[in-house]
Parts: sequence; C-alpha cells; structure tokens
Amino acid sequence: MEAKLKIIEFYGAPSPNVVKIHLLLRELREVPYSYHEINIRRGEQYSPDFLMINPNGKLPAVVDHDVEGEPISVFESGNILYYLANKYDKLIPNIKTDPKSHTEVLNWVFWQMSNLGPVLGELIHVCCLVKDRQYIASKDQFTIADIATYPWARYVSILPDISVEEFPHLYRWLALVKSRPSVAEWEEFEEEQKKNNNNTNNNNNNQHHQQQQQQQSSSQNKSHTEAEERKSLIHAQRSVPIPISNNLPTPNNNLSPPISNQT
Ligand SMILES: N[C@@H](CCC(=O)N[C@@H](CS)C(=O)NCC(=O)O)C(=O)O
Repeated sequence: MEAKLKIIEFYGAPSPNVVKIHLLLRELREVPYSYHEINIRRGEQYSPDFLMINPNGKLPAVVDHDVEGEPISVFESGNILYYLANKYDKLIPNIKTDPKSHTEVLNWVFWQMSNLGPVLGELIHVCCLVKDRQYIASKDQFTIADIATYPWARYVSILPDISVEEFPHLYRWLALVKSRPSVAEWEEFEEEQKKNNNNTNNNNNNQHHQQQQQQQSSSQNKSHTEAEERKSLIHAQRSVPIPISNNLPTPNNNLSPPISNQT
C-alpha cells in the first residue's frame, strides 16, 4: 500500500454502508482524506493488506493517521461514524456537555445498525444464497425458509441499487416463488382485501361527512357561540378515520423470471 499522509484513509466499495462514510466526510468538510476503492467482486477485501485494516474483510473501513503514535484502524460503519463525529465534535452532541442528546443520537445509530441496515443488506445475501441453488434452503425444494423470506424480499424491486441486471439470481428466485399458485391465490386475496378496505374507508368518509354536515347545521340551529363551533370542528378533524390499507409501496409485480440465468 502507498505511503501514508497524516490523513484519513477511507476504504470502500459501492454500498449503502460505505455511502454513510462518504456523506460523513463530506459533512465534516475540513477533514482531509483519501478514498481507496476495494473491488469486492474480485475478493480484494480478503487480501492480507486489507485484512490488517479490517480482519472481518468488510467495507467500509478507515485508517486514521492523524493521531499520536500508531495509526488507528476503524471498521463497522456505525463505529466509523461515531469515531469521526466524536473526533471532530460534529454531527453528535458532545457527551460531556449534553450526554442526554448524545445518547439519543446513539440510540438511533444503534437502531439503524442492528435493524434497518442488516435487513436490507441481507437481501444481497439472499442473492448469493440462490446463486447455486434454486431455493433458500435447498437445491430443489421449496420450503418454509422461502415462505419466511419472500414477503420481505419482494420489496427489493423498489430499491434502486438492487436491479435485475446486478442481482439476477435474487430476481430469478423471486420470480420462481411468485409463480407458485399459493402466491397467486394470496395476491388475489390481498387485492380483494384492499378493495374491501377502500370501500369501508369510503363509506366511513361518507358517513363522517354526513355527520359533520348534521353537526354544522344543528350547531347553526342552536346558534352555538364561535368558540363552540371551532371546538366541534377540531373534534371532527381528529376523528377522520385513518385508512388501514397497505401503506407499504407496492412491489414490482412484473418480475421477469430469468430462470435460464441460474449459474
Ligand atoms: N455491519 C457492517 C457491514 C459491512 C458490510 O457487510 N459491508 C459489505 C459491503 S456493504 C462488504 O464489505 N461485503 C463484502 C463481503 O462480505 O465479502 C458495517 O456497517 O460496516
């Protein structure tokens, strides 16, 4: 590896966890750093040089040369965020002057690291799993492992970075599961449910509208004071029914099954 300046060496690859550090370093502005792309498809993350920096062989990682003594290696995107934000006293309230707010930021960083991040990251893992076999847990058997994974994995089509071209095996598996009669039957059921919910909501809205009109006319009849009318309107707004239809974006239902692309 090249001669080190007193700067941050940042090792990355195209991936959301690496983007965190790109954003952080840009937010920190005055921090000098140099970026090194590691080609994870060629397995460069397992080179002896890189394993000295991150023994887990994962990106992102940074090496801080701007320290007294030995450079400090930092890995795990959350830890890199924390290390650099603390070092430059930015983007996290100071632990000494405001420990409560400092901890609140960490609450959410840890939440992201242990929940949202791994969940989406695992989709890529699913892609690798089904590269050499038809199904999640078996070469040729559909199992409850596929059933457990499919309802979440199907949302992959709304993520711009996980395209059919980049992850053909994942899309092939999704299409394979989607082609099962049980999935078609459930999709039909879900459509029906959505229609029923929409009808119920429309009816509720109509009823609510009628009630509101009745309230308004009776309040006029009873010549309510201005303050009372305002109160009843606020109450009416609060009781507008919340639609209970599926709030999640609809996944792309036109997944082409490139079954011939399995290897
Ligand atoms: N929890 C780690 C995840 C790191 C990770 O899985 N990085 C991926 C790219 S997003 C990687 O290096 N993959 C290469 C491999 O697993 O061989 C973090 O947040 O830094």
